[in-house]
Amino acid sequence: MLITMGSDSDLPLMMKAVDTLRYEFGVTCLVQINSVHRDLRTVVRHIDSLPESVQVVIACAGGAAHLPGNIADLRADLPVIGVPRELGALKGIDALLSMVQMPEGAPVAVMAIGEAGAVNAAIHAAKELAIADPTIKTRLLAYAEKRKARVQGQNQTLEHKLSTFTQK
Ligand code: C2R
Repeated sequence: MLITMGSDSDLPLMMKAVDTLRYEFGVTCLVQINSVHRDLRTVVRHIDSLPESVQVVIACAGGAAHLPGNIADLRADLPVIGVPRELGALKGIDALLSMVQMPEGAPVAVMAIGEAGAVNAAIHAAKELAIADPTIKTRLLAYAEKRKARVQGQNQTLEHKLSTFTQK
């Protein structure tokens, strides 16, 4: 798994993806900064020479977010998941549209803007790996059970919460 981003200022957001992969699914990641706007030649070098173990790429960027699309073009053999960062005057809408409006032939699977997108990118990547890895599949099912338990817990405390509302 490669997790890459346009700047180290994206790192706090992308740590949500790194931690979800590491702690929920037991997947370790190569983490790299790559910017097509600032250093295109290094991006080409990095992406052309990824280790064989990298099967999925998650790429985050803010603003005019061309990084994921460029990687999708450079690596026809790897799925690329894009995470738009909320940033600046357009608050991530610019990054979202730059990623999602790819021309036919170089797809980027684009997640939501921000933290939900970073976590969902990790889950989506784990699902891709789970096609060939039964251990990750088991961990995905356990993760889903935890989410269900949360709703069940909320229903159990709902009666009490409702009674505090009606007392007011
Ligand atoms: P700085 O905080 O370094 O000024 O970066 C980065 O992903 C970051 O969100 C501001 C924002 O610029 C983004 N950036 C891109 C690209 N390179 C950097 N969108 C790219 O190549 O697409």
